[in-house]
Amino acid sequence: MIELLEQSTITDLAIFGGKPAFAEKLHVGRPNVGNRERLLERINDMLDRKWFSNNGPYVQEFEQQICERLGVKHCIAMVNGTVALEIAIRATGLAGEVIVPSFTFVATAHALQWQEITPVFCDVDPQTHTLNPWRIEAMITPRTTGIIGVHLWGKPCNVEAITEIAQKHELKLLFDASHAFGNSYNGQKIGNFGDAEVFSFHATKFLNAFEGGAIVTNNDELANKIRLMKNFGFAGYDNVVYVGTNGKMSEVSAAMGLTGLESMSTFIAANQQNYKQYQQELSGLAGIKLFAYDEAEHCNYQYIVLEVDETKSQISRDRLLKVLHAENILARRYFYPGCHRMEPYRSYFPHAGLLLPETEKLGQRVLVLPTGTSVSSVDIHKITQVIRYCVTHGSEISQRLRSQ
Ligand code: T4K
Repeated sequence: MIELLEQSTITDLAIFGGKPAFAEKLHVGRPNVGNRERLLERINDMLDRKWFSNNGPYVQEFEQQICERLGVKHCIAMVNGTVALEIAIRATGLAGEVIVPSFTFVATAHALQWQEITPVFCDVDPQTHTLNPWRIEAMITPRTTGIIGVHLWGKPCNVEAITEIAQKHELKLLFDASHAFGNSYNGQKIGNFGDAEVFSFHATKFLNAFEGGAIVTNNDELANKIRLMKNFGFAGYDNVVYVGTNGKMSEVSAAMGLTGLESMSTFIAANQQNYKQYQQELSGLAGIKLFAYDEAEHCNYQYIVLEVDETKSQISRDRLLKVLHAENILARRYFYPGCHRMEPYRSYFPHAGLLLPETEKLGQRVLVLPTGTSVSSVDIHKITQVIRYCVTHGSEISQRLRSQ
């Protein structure tokens, strides 16, 4: 159908019986792999060394490199981003209620709820998709102990305004920076804000450690506490000083993380090039808006985020998604439907959506497309052609899907 696009009829679309644009499924979140030989060399060394976990040399090197790259005092590598969030929450003493966006991966809210802390969902800014600072103060109650901002898609929160509110109300401030490794806010690297910031190095992140995460902070005391908590509270042999958990990153993960760091600029260049191509090829398409990053800042461009406005595109996000999936383009509806519509939050706060109009709107509109080093410019061209076709034939496709 792709080659025939100009002359195509909608029955050439795979959803109506045509041949899919891609013979194999094209996923969002394909992992970037750096220099394979270098990785295998590191793994071989690790096997010879017989040191696989518990603050091994690769973990120490990974932490040190992150500190240097971000200009931050402490990095504590973790088994994954979720446990890193849980530990950061516990170490900063959050309790009662904490203000968070609902428009985020559910791990942000779960990391609180897991510790019986109530996530209080605050609406986001429709432009940045991050916490709307002007909505935060209305959510503060006597039980509020902190705020967790999420640098969604790597776009930094309005750090200045949120920090001011946190200081004014004497609240702790954390940032879930799972998407924002390497990015900057007003020229300063993410990792230097709030009491601490948390990264994810999950396989789907542009820099991955298979599974992994980290907490970074400039607070010595907090860093010390976090180091103890991620290792069962051990402060040396036979001496436990806190209740702790097992949050340690393994050596094999750190080997992958270190190898990825060496290729980080290549990963970012590929993401940026992909972003530019999507931007160019989707420009002027009614009802299709590509999420904008700030070119003046460091940015990893790891998410290609579209907002589909059905009133202009004549096709809803969900119908477009169906068509794309049939073409083997496995776009995703991140972060649908919003944490407040997931359990247990949906049962706890059935009317939360009334206070979250922008979150609700984004939940209906956002579509994330494939990018990363495994997506070629030919792939992107095909994807944008399918989207262009769907939008220009939106009413016809919608009508036919409705009657199916
Ligand atoms: N906070 C935020 C804001 C986050 O986005 C996340 C994680 C966290 C906290 C927690 O960090 P971690 O504890 O995960 O370190 C995926 C990831 O599992 C999750 O890490 C990520 N956010 C989230 C945005 O995406 P799912 O439920 O979409 O995963 P799944 O299995 O559907 O995979 C996503 C896509 O990636 C698929 O198209 C397949 C592809 N994929 C996945 C893996 C694991 C691959 O191609 N290869 C792979 O190895 O959550």
